[in-house]
Amino acid sequence: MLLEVGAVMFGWNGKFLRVNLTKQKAAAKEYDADMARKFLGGRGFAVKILWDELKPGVDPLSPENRLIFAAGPLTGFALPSSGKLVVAAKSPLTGGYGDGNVGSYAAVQMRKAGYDAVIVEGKAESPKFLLIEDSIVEFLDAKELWGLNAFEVEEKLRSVYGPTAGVLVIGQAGENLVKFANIVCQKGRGGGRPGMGAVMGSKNLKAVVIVGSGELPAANPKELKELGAEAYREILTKPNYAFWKRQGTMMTIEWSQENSVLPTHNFREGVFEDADAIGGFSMEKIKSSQRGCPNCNMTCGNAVKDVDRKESELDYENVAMLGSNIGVGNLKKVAALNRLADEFGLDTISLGNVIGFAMEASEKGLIKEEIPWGEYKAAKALIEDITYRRGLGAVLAEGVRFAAEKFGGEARNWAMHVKGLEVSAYDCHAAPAMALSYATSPIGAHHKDAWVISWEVKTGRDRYSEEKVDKVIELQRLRGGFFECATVCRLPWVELGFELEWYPKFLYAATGLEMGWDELYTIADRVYTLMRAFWVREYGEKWNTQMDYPPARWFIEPLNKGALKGVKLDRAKYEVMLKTYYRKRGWDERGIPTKTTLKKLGLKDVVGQLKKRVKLWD
Ligand code: PTT
Ligand code: SF4
Repeated sequence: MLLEVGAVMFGWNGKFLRVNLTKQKAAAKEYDADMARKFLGGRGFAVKILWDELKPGVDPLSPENRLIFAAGPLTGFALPSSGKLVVAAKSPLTGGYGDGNVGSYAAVQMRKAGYDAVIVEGKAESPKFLLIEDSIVEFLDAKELWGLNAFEVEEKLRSVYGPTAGVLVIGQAGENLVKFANIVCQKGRGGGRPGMGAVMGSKNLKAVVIVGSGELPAANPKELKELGAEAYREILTKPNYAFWKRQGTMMTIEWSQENSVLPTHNFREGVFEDADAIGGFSMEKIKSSQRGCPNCNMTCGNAVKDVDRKESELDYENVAMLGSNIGVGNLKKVAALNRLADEFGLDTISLGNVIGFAMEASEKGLIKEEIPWGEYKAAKALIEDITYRRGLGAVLAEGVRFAAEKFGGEARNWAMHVKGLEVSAYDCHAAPAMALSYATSPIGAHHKDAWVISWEVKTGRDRYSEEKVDKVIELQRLRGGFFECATVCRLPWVELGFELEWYPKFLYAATGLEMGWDELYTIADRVYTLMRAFWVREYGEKWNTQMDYPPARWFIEPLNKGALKGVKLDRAKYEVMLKTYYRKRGWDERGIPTKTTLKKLGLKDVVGQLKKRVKLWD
């Protein structure tokens, strides 16, 4: 069935809620079916809205920026792991397109309230929280909540709106515009690495509460229900299910250590002497409860009691970045640092990254502060200083790219970021495909779009090949394209091998549309190319291919420890892969989409705007 403009939509609600905090006004607006079919949802909607509505060069922390919460056509249905939403804005950390994915009741409630996205613009005069109950939107006073941490705020709001209300909040880091502040929910889910919490803080918006009571519009409700039930049963049969429930993403610590990719001492090494003490089996010994996102039957949130007897939910990235990367080898202490990050609303990946960077700067005498590797108390104090922007903390609160410029010397070489976003927890001295994945990720160095490293380790890590480029693009299409736009969790597929064939069937039952992988890949390419155009429009003539390079450290300093001692990346060979990547994406040698590609992907209207900022080559 072909969806025509103006036709009744199934799967999608067909409405966005637009909220203006300056004017304290909100209005629901229909969008057309063309938008749904071309951009699918979530990240696709977000980048299209940001492209259309932001003027290039807009200050990310100004009222003009948009903060978007977006879902897709599968979000919220009774389907595996469908309780996810994308939060997006122009990033204050990178200056480019930024987003994150968060598992939250807010995803389900927003869809039940009748919206596929909430677009927030303007700035409230004084702290507010937004209450969305179906079609009623209220701007409520948040003076009492301002200054409280994310957990305290959530508790207060839940006591009024109930345990399954959608509640998204910022901690003090978002209030203080820390450039990597994120948005927190359900006491331990967090999303929006490139400073989405700071954008929310800049709008004087402390929290968003959403309660919806409608039915989601499915084209074939009976079929969808049966399919969903069958899919949930299928997940239970997967061989890795039991172990996944025990350890979740924490099992990756052992794997990373075995394969020399566990970030250690600011990504100097890929092995850590205390890896066992912070790994999945150690976590199991102190596990206190299991949590997860809504609509999920393979919940993976492992909560443990930290050194202060507070609950802290651990994931691989959190533990690697606040453990091995800064030299802390005691899991309860790592958990306490993680809890603090969740309370303040700081992205743990960037946080562990800037702390590791500061420890190295201290060791090398670039700064006067003494912050030895592994010093738990110093790390804890630094987290508070970053949150409240005190002393060295104020510099680190701007992110590692900024700090490196400030510290000077060779610091730029070991500032571990791409495009200003700090690298997540996989060392790439011996992983060229993963390095390419970080370097070409559309938000900066995040593993979300192409976690190619497990495939690379299995298939040969020393090669620099076209096959690797193809694999990166394939994963970007699936993970960064399909899963971020359909807006459901990718882990059933990634971790348990839940087959991809299920998803077109879900889409058909939900929307009534037969969308095969060819069409879904084209959507992914369109979204990717538009995200790239957004970056180029922002950076204009400053855009250059160096922005698609991984950090210099991996090229110039070999590993000193472990089985891969002596290995580092090869710059010339990397460059060949990058050029191949551009060619395959239909971008020119500067990594800028060509007119032909833009037109082929139905982005003709982008050409004019891009031409104003850079010369297009074809
Ligand atoms: C994600 C990034 C990750 S990715 C982790 S742990 W991971 C860190 N988690 C943080 C946290 O926690 N608290 C905090 N203060 N900061 C944090 N920063 C880090 O943020 C997360 C899961 C995980 S756990 C992963 S891989 C998968 N990510 C998905 C994704 O991106 N898309 C998708 N469709 N499905 C996904 N499923 C999995 O979700 P960002 P969550 Mg996250 C506490 O936000 O910005 O995308 O960065 O959302 O609800 O916590 O689930 O080993
Ligand atoms: Fe959330 Fe984990 Fe379930 Fe994915 S697998 S939906 S991250 S609980």
